[in-house]
Amino acid sequence: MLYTNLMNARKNGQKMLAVLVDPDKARRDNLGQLAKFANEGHIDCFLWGGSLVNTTQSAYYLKLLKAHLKHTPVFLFPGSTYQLDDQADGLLLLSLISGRNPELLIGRHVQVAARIKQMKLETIPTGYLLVDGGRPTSVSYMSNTTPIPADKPPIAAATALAGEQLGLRLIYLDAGSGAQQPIRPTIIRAVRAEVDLPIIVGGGIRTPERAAIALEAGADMIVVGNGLEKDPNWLPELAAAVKGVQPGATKAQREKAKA
Ligand code: 1GP
Repeated sequence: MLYTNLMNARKNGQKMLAVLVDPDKARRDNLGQLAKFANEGHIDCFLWGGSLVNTTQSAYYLKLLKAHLKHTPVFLFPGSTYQLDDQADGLLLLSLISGRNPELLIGRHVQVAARIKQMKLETIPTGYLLVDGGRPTSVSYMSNTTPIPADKPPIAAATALAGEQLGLRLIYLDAGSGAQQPIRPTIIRAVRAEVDLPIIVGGGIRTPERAAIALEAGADMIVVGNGLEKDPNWLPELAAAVKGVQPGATKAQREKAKA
């Protein structure tokens, strides 16, 4: 129950780490290593998907990952309706509320609504906000939407608030995979101040320091993809930084938690 875990973590001031796996880049050894870290308690959740997935092997690799995992859930983070798979534990049902592309606000949802119902996945209605991360990303291009400017926290906050008022249950602030700059703390703080929903932040987080900055600004869970694809070995360090962030924790306290 990812949503319950997120709410409990939020209530207790704990922070969570999600790892995004792009099925096009999945490899047997890489998944085995990530699963080992997850089984050791370093990963709270996997996200599975991408803006453009070309492989026909996604289901095979998802099955492989699931076979290795003892308790960590895998949630679909679909870039298209082709990426639904009932081997997953759940689905982030994304509504791209920072954009004005009706297909990604309601069109595709209608196409797959009946299939999702049959799949019986834990489905979390998610307000997905793209924020400019310094350069065009696959997701901004593929979604044909304009990200929220990085220096406009009030727009991000009002968008997230509208999502909350519409009944969405989770906010995902994304600078896009491989973003030059992660989401600025000013944006995260503004959204945190406006909504009570759990907040996920991702895109361009490639160091434990960047993770800690996003979490201290108010993210409840961070997502790391690209930064672990080539080398997952820094994951324990990343996980320690995530667990070391408590509301108001000083840098010294974080260092102590890491040691
Ligand atoms: C992208 O938030 C995710 O949707 C992760 O981004 O690959 O840059 O870590 P990265």
